[in-house]
Amino acid sequence: MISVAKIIVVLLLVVVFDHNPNSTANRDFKFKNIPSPSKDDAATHAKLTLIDGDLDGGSAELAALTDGRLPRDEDEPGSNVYFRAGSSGGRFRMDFGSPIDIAQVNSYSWHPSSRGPQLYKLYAADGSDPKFNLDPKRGVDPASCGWKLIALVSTLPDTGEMGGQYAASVSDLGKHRYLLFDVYVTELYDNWGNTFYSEIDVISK
Ligand SMILES: [Ca+2]
Ligand SMILES: [Ca+2]
Repeated sequence: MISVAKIIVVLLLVVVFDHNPNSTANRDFKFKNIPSPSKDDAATHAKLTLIDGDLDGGSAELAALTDGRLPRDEDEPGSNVYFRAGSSGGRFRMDFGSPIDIAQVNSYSWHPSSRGPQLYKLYAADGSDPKFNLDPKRGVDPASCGWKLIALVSTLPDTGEMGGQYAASVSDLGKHRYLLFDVYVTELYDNWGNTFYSEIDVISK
């Protein structure tokens, strides 16, 4: 007789977010519950790759997400990474080269209106799954090809102004080599709903 032991893994992932309204947001990126962006974290030397979607012509290169530099003003396209106007977003991957124990993923954004809030699904992988697909395009569920859904990050306000500076923090992800950011537009009323991402930090244990 072979007995099968079922192991139930309970994940207690906490997503916190913080908002500095337009009236108080400034270049310091200081938040109540989340540390300010870092110049030296596990993402600093990670390899970033666009998987699907196009960056806007006015956007910075993907590398601006991890360069430790921040916009000085609330509407500074060239210091932020954002998907093409009128598109529904896209996907990019972060590769650390080998698995690391991830304590936090902290994402930061800033814009005076609907390009301020963040909306993305975060997936992680160690690459060991035989079905692993390094580049799942939109239409392919990453969870079906070796990726694990970690969190849905939404800092969209229920009411009130959408603009301002946002920070979101996902904690205790476990050991992973890759992260996949599946990034969505925040609204469809006009073409200007793709978030201005200023920085993404990955804090390892
Ligand atoms: Ca950083
Ligand atoms: Ca940056």
